[in-house]
Amino acid sequence: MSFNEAKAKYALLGVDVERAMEKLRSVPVALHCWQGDDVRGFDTDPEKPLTGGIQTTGNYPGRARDVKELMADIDRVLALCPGTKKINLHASYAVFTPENGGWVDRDKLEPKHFEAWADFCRERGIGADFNPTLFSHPMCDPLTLSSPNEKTRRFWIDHCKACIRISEYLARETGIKCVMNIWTGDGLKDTPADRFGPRQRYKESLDEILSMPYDFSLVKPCVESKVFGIGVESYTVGSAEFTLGYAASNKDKCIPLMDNGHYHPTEVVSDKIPAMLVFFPEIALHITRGVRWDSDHVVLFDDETKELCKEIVRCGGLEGSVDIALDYFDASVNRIAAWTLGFRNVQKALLNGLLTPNETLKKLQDEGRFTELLVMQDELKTLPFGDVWNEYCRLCGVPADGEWMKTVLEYEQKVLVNRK
Ligand code: RNT
Ligand code: ZN
Repeated sequence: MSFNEAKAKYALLGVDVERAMEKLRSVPVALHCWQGDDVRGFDTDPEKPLTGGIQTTGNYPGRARDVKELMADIDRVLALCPGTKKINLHASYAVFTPENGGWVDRDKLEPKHFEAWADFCRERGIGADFNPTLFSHPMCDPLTLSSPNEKTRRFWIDHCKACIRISEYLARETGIKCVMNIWTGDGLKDTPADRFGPRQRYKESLDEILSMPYDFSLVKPCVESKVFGIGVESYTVGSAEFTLGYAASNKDKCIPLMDNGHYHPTEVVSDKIPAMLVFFPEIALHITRGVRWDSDHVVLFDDETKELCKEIVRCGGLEGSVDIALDYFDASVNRIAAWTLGFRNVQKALLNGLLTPNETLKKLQDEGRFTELLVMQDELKTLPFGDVWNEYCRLCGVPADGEWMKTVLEYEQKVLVNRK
């Protein structure tokens, strides 16, 4: 009843609600595996500190301690989230078993170490994205791909090459392209004496990694920039200009990735998307929420998330030119809830973008009717969006708002509290 009324209200504005929901259901959004275990992974000592400028804070009970727990937790999240999903993996989540020969270091990783994940994705009919893990490892000196130390650089170049092979394997196994994001925390705490050298070396490393053969329609290597990180406050090698420049001069080999926690606080990725799409046929996103700094808080249904998703919709990004992934990690609240809330909010914001009468608004802008544009954009905010959202959840077979948290609390009581 309330859905039909909502639908009629949107129809008056020329918005086809059914078509919007259908479109959204087909768009893949990558769920990051690392929210489940505070970015620790399985390949190094779980008590080691995170390095590379990233940090989780909090010790809420229930962190996944092995692949079985992590997969079980991801399944809980998938069951609560509408839409098409992918799983975003990091190399540090390799699964070592006696059958596949046990532990190897990151430069020796092979597709077989991700067979369990490939099976996981195939069984659920979803794709996988991938990331080399260039942090929290003894071979960070502390630099990786930009290190002046040849041995260090070799190790990490070999790691990234291994990751391309794994990404191609995942793409072939799932039948869905794999976005492989290269991010390093390389940088300096204090004023550098040489800003140029590390960037030259980073470029040379990337050139060597991307010179290996791979099918660019299956593997989409990305380069992610960052303005600063904890412990690398004064200088990051992979700055915005560096990664953008690299991606622009290697369009046949890689694409740029923007993480909305990685810019100066008044810069917004919503505005960057249409700028980038003028020049790049494909871009990738990490959606997060920075609070004052790149704090990786849980994504909310807030103004910037809405604006960012509106731009994805308006720029045709849902037709495959924008690869959408989540990237945040909060250890201070129930991790299943954090994952679910953020994923649902990205879906919500995309639905909100699809339910915006973008053609009408564009016409007002182009005709210079700015007063009407201002009024209409603001009044759209009180349309009965929630009724459409709950109908979308129903269509996707997942709980509506207000209904999913109780299942998370049940799982917490039954499973998570027992993880000590
Ligand atoms: C860090 C980057 C990077 C990581 C993940 C774990 O600031 O955003 O993308 O968060 O690779
Ligand atoms: Zn990121």
